[in-house]
Amino acid sequence: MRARLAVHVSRQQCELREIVLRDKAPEFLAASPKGTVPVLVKPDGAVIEESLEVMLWALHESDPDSWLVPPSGDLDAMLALIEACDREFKANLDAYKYASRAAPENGVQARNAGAQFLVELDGRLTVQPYFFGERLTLADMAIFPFVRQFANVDRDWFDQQTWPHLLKWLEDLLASSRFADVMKKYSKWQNGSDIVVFN
Ligand SMILES: N[C@@H](CCC(=O)N[C@@H](CS)C(=O)NCC(=O)O)C(=O)O
Repeated sequence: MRARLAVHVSRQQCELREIVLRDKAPEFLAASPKGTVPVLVKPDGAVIEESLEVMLWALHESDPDSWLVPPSGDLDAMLALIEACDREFKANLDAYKYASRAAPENGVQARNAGAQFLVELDGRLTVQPYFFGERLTLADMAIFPFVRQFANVDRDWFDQQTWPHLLKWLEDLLASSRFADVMKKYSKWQNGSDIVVFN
């Protein structure tokens, strides 16, 4: 989702091939044997197989909303926050999410550990509406999908926590037209499918 958000804002047109994870197209695995989405194949054939790298590629191509240039702080500071999300918070999110399906009580420790990062994010938002100032940046959009997933595990619990600024931030992003655009559903791609143009 975050890769799509950045490609969307950058107005890069690309062919979209929807991959079904339980039935991955052989062409997808040939392009990227590690088998995780997203994967972006550039016009020269080079392959990008990490979502953050896709975001950075798209924004380096074109960054009309200045997502790479935050009103406060800089790109390195944004990348540091994103790394904290991608490493520690994401691990806690996965442990919380998957424990909660089989045995909800086992997820509590992971939920509490993940919540520490969310408290930190809420703290940033006490002085500004977005993580790096007055407007959306790469950091907000790279982290947003994971906060959304965390919230969706147990929305009642999430809404009861004392992170009012984070709740507002999440609601605003969920209500945005860009989010609606990238959440559009596509049918599974297979060799011979019609070309679907994204953007
Ligand atoms: N660090 C990678 C993680 C990508 C990832 O794990 N994607 C999941 C889906 S959200 C996936 O493709 N899993 C492979 C599978 O379930 O077979 C990135 O951000 O691009």
